[in-house]
Amino acid sequence: MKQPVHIAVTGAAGQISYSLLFRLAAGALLGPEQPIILHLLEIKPAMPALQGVVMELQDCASPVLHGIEITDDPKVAFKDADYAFLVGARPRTADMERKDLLQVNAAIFSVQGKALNEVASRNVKVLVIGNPANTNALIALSNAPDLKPENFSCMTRLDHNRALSQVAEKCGVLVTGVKNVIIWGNHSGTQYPDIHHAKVKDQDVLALVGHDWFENTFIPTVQQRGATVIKARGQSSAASAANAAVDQMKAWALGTEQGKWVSMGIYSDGSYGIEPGLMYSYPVTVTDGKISIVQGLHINDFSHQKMLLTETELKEERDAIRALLA
Ligand code: NAX
Repeated sequence: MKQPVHIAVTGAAGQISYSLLFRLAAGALLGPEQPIILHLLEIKPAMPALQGVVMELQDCASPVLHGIEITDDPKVAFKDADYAFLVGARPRTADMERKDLLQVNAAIFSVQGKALNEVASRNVKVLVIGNPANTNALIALSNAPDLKPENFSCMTRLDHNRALSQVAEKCGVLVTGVKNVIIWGNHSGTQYPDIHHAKVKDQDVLALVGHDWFENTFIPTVQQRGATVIKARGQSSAASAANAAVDQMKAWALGTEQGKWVSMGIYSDGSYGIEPGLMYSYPVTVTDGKISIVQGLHINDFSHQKMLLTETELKEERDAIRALLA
């Protein structure tokens, strides 16, 4: 029997976690042979609801779930964590400006970064999902000087999956027949979903779908998909976000498929002219837990402008919370 791995999930009583935790308990991350212990973090007022979620997890009688701990203390939640899903965040309320949202979340993620620094496994993989995800991840890693920036990523896999699915539908193929779409930049409306390098069964996607569809339908559809879901459902994407969180962490833990890449928000090393030290979504491959940016892609003027636009937004977000970067 393998030793259990410790998986921390924050915002554990929220709607994304209500899908994510049950996927984890079903062995969706590391398979049915790998036992897990869940460490669930919530704020005090959400503890009663979290108790209910724990009861439901117990009622799944999952063979992989070897323990559940619940707490409102990040240092307890992240103790020895091998994987951490940082889902919990304060949503924007009507009276809040974007700057206020950045500040209030920055405070949460600086505390959590410090706790990860102190008590998590040195090989912890921290995936930030709570918005603004890229900047929250930057704050967390800046407050964790004993961990490496490579211990952190932020989630753009939902955007990536949305892009794959849009292309598959347009081309009349299964999603498995589409590869190498890219999400560049921020998980926000400025993200740049790019199909210049994407293939459908070895054919160039752009040649199949045409530039007009790419620019005027595909890009806005992917950028605004979250808002469209809210409009239809009355609540933000939850099951698809949980699915993407599992996809992204799984690719990080177990590697990407040969010849395919995925999008992940990672600490920029300056690739493609992006300012080093921003959390920016790139096309990546993963081998043995090491994330590598796909290099050498030709970037035309159209793409370059869009990549700069989303970089500018990330710089502005960083500048708004600079005081909290340790
Ligand atoms: P919910 O509001 O349903 O749940 C959030 C939970 O976090 C709540 O239970 C709350 O009590 C908890 N929480 C708040 N502060 C906390 C803290 N300091 N420590 C621990 N828990 C805390 O939101 P949900 O729909 O689950 O979404 C969670 C986050 O994911 C939001 O910020 C949302 O914007 C973001 N998303 C990110 C996506 C991405 O692709 N990166 C897509 C989906 C989603 O919009």
